[in-house]
Amino acid sequence: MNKVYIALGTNIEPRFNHLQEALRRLQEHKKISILKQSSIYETAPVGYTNQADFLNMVIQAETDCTPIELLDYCQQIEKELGRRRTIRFGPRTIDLDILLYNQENIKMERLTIPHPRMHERAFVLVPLNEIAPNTVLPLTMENKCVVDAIKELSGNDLKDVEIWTKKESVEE
Ligand code: GSY
Repeated sequence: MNKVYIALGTNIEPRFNHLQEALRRLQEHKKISILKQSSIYETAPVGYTNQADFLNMVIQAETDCTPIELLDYCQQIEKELGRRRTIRFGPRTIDLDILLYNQENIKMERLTIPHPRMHERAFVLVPLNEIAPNTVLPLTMENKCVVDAIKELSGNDLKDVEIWTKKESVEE
């Protein structure tokens, strides 16, 4: 069995439902079991900032899928939930990024693991730290553990990542 971490993000309503549906689809795959999931965080957009706030979370899962099978399945979920790749870094119904696959460093045309920007993204490291603080980010990330990588983020980055709780008015 392989241990993987996947980051989920959405900034098109109904955001909570998109997360729930993506989790349900991951869980229904015969070769994927979700072991842990972080809280849901509301986060200010990074990169292309003229867009709505995101809901982000990270899961730990066990899988018999190869990295490419897992990528294909994540992309299938993105497509089925209506993601259109229009503006690069722009709004999205759901984004599933494979962060880590065991301790492997993988570089293929379609896939780089560890995710190349994960160490600089508070919206990834904060939820990851909640479920796996001592996980080591492999070679390409200088073998730092998550809790140490977080210390290198600025207070400004961290203040834009807050635990989100579902309000009764959010439709399901
Ligand atoms: O690949 C992640 C998509 N994304 C996000 C995101 O998920 N959360 C926040 N806060 N900003 C983002 N910018 C991009 S691109």
